[in-house]
Amino acid sequence: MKALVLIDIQNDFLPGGSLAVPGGDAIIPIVNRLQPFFELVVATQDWHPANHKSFASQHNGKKPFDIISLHGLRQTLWPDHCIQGTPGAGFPGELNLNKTETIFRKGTNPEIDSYSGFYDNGHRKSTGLAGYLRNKKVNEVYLAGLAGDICVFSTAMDSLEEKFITFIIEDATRPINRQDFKKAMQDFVAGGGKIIQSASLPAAL
Ligand code: VGL
Ligand code: ZN
Repeated sequence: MKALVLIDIQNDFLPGGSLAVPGGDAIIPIVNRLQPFFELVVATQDWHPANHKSFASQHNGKKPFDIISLHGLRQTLWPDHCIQGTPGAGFPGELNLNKTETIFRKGTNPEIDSYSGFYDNGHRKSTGLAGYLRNKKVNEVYLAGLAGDICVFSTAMDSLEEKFITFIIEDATRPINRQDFKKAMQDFVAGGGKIIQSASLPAAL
């Protein structure tokens, strides 16, 4: 069984948002077109309290994209984004979510960031996604969404670790940093992941 997992396709990550991913809106029609080919579609939603420690605004003298150590973990500081209940944390109206059965929220603990849809960055707490997918007899995970070099990548690596056959649909993601994304995709492929294009999907499924 194959599942499409939509990562953080939220207003703050789209052009005009507070942590906009260049060209992020271009993935929406692709993701909408792909959904009918999957038996299961789930989504993740970055969902931070306003005092989340990944925000530069929570640290005196720090600015977005500075790097600090947060409880022993390397932490990039971000502009405030995806604050619970705000329009920026919402999904864009153009995104079709009718087929999305469940939404897994992450980043809710103010003390720890959570890039992956499976675990927080310290791998301490599960979102329940792995168990949910296994319970649905999923063995193949197809990933799309934002940002390619951060949350899509982290989700992909955890997915491999959870022993799912894992695909990143390359044209259905966009990175914040292109160089980081290139390196991330090398790590993903080295770990056994597969990169595919959306055009090849309907025939493959
Ligand atoms: C993300 C940075 C901070 C993402 C979330 O969804 O890629 N990036 N929070
Ligand atoms: Zn975040």
